Amino acid sequence: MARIFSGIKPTGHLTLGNYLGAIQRWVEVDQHRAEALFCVVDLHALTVEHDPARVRRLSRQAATLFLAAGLRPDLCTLFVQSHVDEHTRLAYLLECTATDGEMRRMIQYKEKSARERATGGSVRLSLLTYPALMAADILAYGADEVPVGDDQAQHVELTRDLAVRFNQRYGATFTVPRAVLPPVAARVMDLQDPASKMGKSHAETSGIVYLLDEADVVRKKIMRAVTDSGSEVRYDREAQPGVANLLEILAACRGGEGKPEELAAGYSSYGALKRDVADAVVELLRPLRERHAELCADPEYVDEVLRAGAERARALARPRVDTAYRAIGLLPPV
Ligand code: AQP
Repeated sequence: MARIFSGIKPTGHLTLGNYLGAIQRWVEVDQHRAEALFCVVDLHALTVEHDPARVRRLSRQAATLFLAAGLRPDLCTLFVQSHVDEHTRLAYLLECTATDGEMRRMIQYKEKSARERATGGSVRLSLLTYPALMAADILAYGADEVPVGDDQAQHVELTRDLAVRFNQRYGATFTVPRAVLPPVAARVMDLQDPASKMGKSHAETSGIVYLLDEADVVRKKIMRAVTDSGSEVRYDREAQPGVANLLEILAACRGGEGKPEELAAGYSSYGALKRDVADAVVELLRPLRERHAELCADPEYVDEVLRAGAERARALARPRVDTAYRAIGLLPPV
């Protein structure tokens, strides 16, 4: 059976991009066919300026949303990264395996460090070393598959390189994982700026649909989405990125039933397309929002899921991380 690891960092309220690019597939496919671990990767949220109370709140909210979306603790392991020390223990060994140049080449590092500098902030060292921690998240569990949106594919490539290098230098220790991208909506774009990805930590929020937005807010954001200067509905990511984004969202909400280019043929105006996208997104999120409210009323249940998940994750990760410690030359504790 395949082993899967995937996570989301609590840097903002979860978005439609997080759902269509990751969570939907975890729920509908991954937890049923593989030994799957899903994680709120809270340590990654510390790589940029943050408010401690907000990170705590968002971590809990993300875990609750995972459950609300349909992750089942009897089928998968759901936990919080900082509850399992093996992640940081292994990350250090991987920092000792990676090079400075490899880390600096990461597109996300370039983009996020530029953003921090542009707003007068300083760039944390952990933003640079983030991919080593992400590699540790994956390699600690011997995961062979990592479901991600395409913005994370480069980090999974680096994880593969580090696993291969470590195995060659210190002996076979890690499984070499591969990224698995969703068939549609691998990159949901911002509704107001279809050249940028819909990202949960972006300051301008009018183009971002959050999973917990009220139905009328969702509708408003979608009806105001930037389209293109023409009026014809075609699926053309280059020439009509706004319309293409809406068609991809529609296809993904309908479970991949009908490709974006086929759906385009059914519309003669942007308004009709937007209305259908709004209806589809509102219907998709309705049960999730309802279940989220129920779970918020039962915090002990969420606590218990996270406690049991961390215990299972620890038991899975510890032997492999201990092996890596011995293999790289560290003396076993006496
Ligand atoms: N817009 C998106 N379209 C498709 N997939 C997406 N993902 C994120 N945004 C989109 C996927 O969601 C998972 C969680 O990602 P993450 O939280 O670890 O980091 P991220 O990719 O950097 O997500 P965000 O929302 O953009 O956060 P910020 O704004 O903090 O950087 C991943 O599988 C990701 O591919």
